[in-house]
Amino acid sequence: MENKISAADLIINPDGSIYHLNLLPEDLAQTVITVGDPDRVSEISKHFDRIELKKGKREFLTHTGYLGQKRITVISTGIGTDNIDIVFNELDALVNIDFQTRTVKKDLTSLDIIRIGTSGAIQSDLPMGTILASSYGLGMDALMQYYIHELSVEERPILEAFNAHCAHIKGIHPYLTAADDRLLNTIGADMVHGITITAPGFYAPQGRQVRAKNSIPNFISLLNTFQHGKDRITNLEMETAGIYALAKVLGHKALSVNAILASRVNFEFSNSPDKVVDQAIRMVLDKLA
Ligand code: R1P
Repeated sequence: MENKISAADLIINPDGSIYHLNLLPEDLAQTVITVGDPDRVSEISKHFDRIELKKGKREFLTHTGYLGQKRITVISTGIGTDNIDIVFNELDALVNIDFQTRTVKKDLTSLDIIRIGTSGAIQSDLPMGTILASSYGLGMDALMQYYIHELSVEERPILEAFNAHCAHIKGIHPYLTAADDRLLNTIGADMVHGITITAPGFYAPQGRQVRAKNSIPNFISLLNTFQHGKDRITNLEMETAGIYALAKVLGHKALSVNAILASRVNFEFSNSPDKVVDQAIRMVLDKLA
C-alpha cells in the first residue's frame, strides 16, 4: 500500500491503542484539555456531568466525558516539550491516521486543544492569581529544530526582534508561534494576554539560581525588557511553545491558559495555588460549556 506508515514509525499496541497514551481512536473527544500534572486531570473531570472513560500509562492519564452536550478529553502531559512531542503526535495519529491501513486519512480532523497550566510571571504588574492566555509561545527549547516549521508574516518580525534582543546569547535557536485566534478571542477573551516563554528546564533555564552557576546573567531582566509593538513577554513555563508549534504543524487549534502562581520579579509564590488553578479551570469550562 502507498504511503504506509511503518510499525516502527507509529507504534500501535496489540489492543489497537496508541503506544504511550494507551488510547483507542474512539477514546478521544475533539476538544482536548492538556494539563502537566496527572492529579489535575480529576480536578477538571470532577466538573463533568458524566465521565465515560479513564485510562492511563506513565504520566499520561486521560479522562473523557461530557460537560452538558460537549464531549471533552482531559489528558496529562507531564512536564516539558519532549512530552508534548509524544502527546501531540499521538493525539494527531488517533484522529488522522487509519490504524488498520496505517495511512493518513483523506479527511483530516482539527482538534481544539487547550492547555491549563501553571506559570510564573516576569512582569511586576501581573499579580499572583492572574489568569493569562498566551498570545504567542516563544520556545527556548530544541523541539522545533527537528520539524519543518514556517513562520507567518505576523510571527516573523517578533521572532527576529527577539533574536536581536538576545544576540549575545550563543547556542539558542528560539521559535515562535501564535495562539489560535478563535480560541484566544473566545476562551481567552476575559484573560490577560502576553507572550509566554517556554523553557527547557525549571532552574537555570528559567533564571533560577540555587547552587549550580547560571551561564546567562540577568536572564529575567533580559526577557522582561523585550518589547515588540504592544507585545511583551509576560510569563515562563515549559510546554506552551511546543504545543502551539506542533498544533500548527499538524493542523490543530491550540490555546495555553496559565494560572500565575509565582512572580519572578516580585519574588512571591501564591499562598492559594489550588484556588488559582481552579479559577483557570472554571474560566475555561464556562466558555466550553
Ligand atoms: C513545572 O513545575 C511545571 O509546571 C508548569 C510548567 O509548565 C511545568 O510543566 O505547568 P504545569 O503545572 O501544567 O505542569
